[in-house]
Amino acid sequence: MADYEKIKEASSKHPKPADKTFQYGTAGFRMKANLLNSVVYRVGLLAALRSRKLNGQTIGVMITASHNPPEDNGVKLVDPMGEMLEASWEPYATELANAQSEDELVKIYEKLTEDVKAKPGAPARVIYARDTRASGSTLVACLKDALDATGTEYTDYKHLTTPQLHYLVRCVNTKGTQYEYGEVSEQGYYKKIAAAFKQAMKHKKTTGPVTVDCANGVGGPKLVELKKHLPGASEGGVDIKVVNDDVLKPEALNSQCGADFVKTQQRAPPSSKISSGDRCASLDGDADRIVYYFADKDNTFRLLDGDRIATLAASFLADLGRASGLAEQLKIGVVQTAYANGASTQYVEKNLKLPILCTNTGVKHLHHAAQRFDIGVYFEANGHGTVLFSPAALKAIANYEPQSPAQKNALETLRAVTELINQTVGDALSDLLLVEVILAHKGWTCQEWLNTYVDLPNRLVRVEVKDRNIFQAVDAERKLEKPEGAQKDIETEIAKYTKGRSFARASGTEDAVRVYAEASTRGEADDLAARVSAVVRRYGGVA
Ligand code: NG1
Ligand code: ZN
Repeated sequence: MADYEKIKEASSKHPKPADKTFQYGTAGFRMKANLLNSVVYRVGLLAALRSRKLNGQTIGVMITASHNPPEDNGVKLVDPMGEMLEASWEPYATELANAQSEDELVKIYEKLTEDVKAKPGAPARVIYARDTRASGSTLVACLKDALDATGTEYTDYKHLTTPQLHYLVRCVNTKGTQYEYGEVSEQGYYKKIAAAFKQAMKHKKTTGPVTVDCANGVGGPKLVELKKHLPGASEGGVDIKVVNDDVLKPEALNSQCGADFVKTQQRAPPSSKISSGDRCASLDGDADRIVYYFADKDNTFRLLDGDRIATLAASFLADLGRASGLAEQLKIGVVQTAYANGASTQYVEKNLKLPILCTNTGVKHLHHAAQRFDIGVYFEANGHGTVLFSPAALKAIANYEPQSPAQKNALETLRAVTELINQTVGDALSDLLLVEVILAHKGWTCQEWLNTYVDLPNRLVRVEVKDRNIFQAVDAERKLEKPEGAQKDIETEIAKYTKGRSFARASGTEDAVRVYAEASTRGEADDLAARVSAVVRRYGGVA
């Protein structure tokens, strides 16, 4: 039961920095770690309230700043099925975080408790974990203070990847039900995906090793642990070479390595000596993103990003659907954002003949849209994504009686893949194994994967303006509704280019407007991006 005096007292140990305003955004709260004590304390209060509201279902709290620099940290909440916090609760987090005094904080908390109709006597349960940042332990202490003050039962899972915590939350809440998701432990996570991987790789072989850059983050030690459960290359598995897994040097985190570096710099981490043909992948700091890459025969760097993983997964699942005789029951769809390369969109529609939905940026939007399909494949171009199977699809896959040995084979692989893929959130470790399974089944090298379509040259530019909030986007952020006239001017520029496509939107995570442009040649894409950026500056004023 919440004791408001206790909450007030504990809160006074974690005062809010007076001049700061916080906002729970797409990635929860994220900023310099030394500003986060009060925020994490208050997120702890909210986690307790959310659990009480849901009659003691377990809520997750993850302390991480993903691909941000080592001095940053962040915190986000995980809902009972392992999904991101319900959007309608985000403003509550923001409101609590911005309360100026202890009195105001408690007043807001009391009012929220009434508004959401949480039973004050209901149990509250929370599990939490953190990435490898040095600031993590201080922030965990703030969180614990909130959980103690609110009489919450909790378990500290220490260091985990973000998707591992999402997995555990779902496991706890489904335990003993017909929807049981897995054993409630870190080992349970490895066992589940390793068993699924083994099954999916039956009679298949990968060609050559895959080198995985772990951004010197929590994904490193976790991948090393996962490897212990996987068959090696000689036993029909895959040879995984782990690099950049130094978590003892805090300053090395996400520095010159990791998925974000590779995607934004369009090059391999300088520390990786990659030779022509080597298959490589990079995770981000909390292992919920992955991108692949390789050097082609001319030693040119080639990126296989989230769009590529989505198209690869969609094509594989469509093949399995057909081969197992379940194509009719399994309607596959792909969900992208406006940042997906136009060539990938065209490939899905024209070649794979699958439907596409485009949503706003931010994985929660993609996740929800993906639930509209029997099998919903969603990835952001930056490498965050997964595949969701609807309850009806899972039932069909579980119950179908194969009519031939070929159908039986495909069905077994399909079943394994449903277990391999993390259903809660994009998971770099699970996605890594999924890509390896698919490449083994197709017998493809990275070059063959790349050959499926040719990306349109593109450019992403960050434009700083006086107030990014005047830029209001509509139509899945592909058009600007405000400021008036801006969209028309952008379209005038687009019309000058072959296969030109461009849009501008206010970033949700940085104080800037992002401009994306693609066109038929590198020069044209750069040009178009520059011209649209000029439009944005003209309307937004130089910062
Ligand atoms: P913003 O800053 O809203 O563009 C960025 C990424 C998103 C997503 C979020 C959350 C791009 C263009 N945008 O959002 O894809 O990952 O951060 O981390 O990469
Ligand atoms: Zn991340």
